[in-house]
Amino acid sequence: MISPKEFFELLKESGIIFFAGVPDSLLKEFCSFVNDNVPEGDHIITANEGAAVALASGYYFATRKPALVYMQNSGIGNSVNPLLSLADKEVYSVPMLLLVGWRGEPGRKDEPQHVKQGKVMLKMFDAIEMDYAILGDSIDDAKEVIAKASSTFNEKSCPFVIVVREGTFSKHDSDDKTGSDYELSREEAIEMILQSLSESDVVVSTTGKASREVFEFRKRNSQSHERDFLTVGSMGHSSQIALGIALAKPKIRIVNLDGDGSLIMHMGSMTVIGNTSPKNLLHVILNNGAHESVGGQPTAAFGIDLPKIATACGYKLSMRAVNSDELMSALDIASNAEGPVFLEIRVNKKSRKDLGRPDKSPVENKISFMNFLKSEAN
Ligand SMILES: Cc1ncc(C[n+]2csc(CCOP(=O)(O)OP(=O)(O)O)c2C)c(N)n1
Repeated sequence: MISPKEFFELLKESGIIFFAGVPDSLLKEFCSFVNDNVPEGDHIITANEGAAVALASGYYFATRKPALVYMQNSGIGNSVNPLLSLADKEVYSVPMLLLVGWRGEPGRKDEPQHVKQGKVMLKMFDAIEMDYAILGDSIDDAKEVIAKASSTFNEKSCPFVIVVREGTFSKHDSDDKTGSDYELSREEAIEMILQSLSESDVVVSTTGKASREVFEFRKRNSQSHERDFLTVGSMGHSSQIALGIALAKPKIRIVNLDGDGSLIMHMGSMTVIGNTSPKNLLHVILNNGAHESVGGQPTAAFGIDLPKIATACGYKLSMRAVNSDELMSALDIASNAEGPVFLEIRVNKKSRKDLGRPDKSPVENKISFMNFLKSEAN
């Protein structure tokens, strides 16, 4: 295993002192080392992975130094446009180092959405002509790979990818101080919401632990899963899945359980919800101020006024609840209000260690969900 500190020191020696990206569970130890040790202005957690590539480019234009961009391989899709049309050596030719967590590496057990991404990842790099190397698990491997990356920057002035396998980095004991003391956890808020829904309400939940908590709630309460769409991948897009259903099924209420990191990742979608104005959509943000599902790294969401943004985007009603009493009354108001309704719930970062995973495949989830929608009057 490689210690995050030693890896960081090697990066520094090669001239990399600026970091940007979206956190990944597999890079968790490295990301939290960076979070704890890099001055705030030199480490930016970006809205999405493409934004990190653009930010690293701006940093290079201003300093002539390459930056490091970290991401899970799920985020490659978000970054392809700026990689090909900005940083590529045939366009602006920007040196930067990408550190990419290899979820779904062939031969390792992982979730379906990661298995697909993991299988095609190296072929994607080949297709977009991206130089890459797979990091071994010793510090000598790290030295070799970083040396290869540096010579690529210096000779070709273009991005270089270091692929990181599961279990490469050793543990970093974080002095994370970003916790909040809001009364409810995400799971408790989800329970209260699901308990308040009517039999015909449909749920679309976001990527990460929120969907797993929805699944577990149904299981614990011996309820069927047919009216829940669990968005296992596609981070940041659950609100548009919900919108697609809401527009096509105007007589059913659609409840989107979104996360703050996910909302911020593709925040432009809020303008489209406001503009299309579905009366039957409730957009709930479980705001823990963090990417909790992948290690708890902070988002910008505690520092911005989400309900005000929703109102400005054209939502008919925007609310915030910070405890169980406020959540009860907000859910009551929302159930009688014309949508689109926006509800931010401030929650703490606690989550269960023993949280399970859906035992239905994505296709099984889709089929039962579609059958439920078909059988509902519209
Ligand atoms: C495009 C993309 N980038 C990164 C990830 C890894 N990832 C999975 S869940 C998650 C955090 C989601 O944060 P948030 O929406 O705030 O929900 P929370 O986990 O805090 O409940 C991240 C970064 C991903 N799945 N897809």
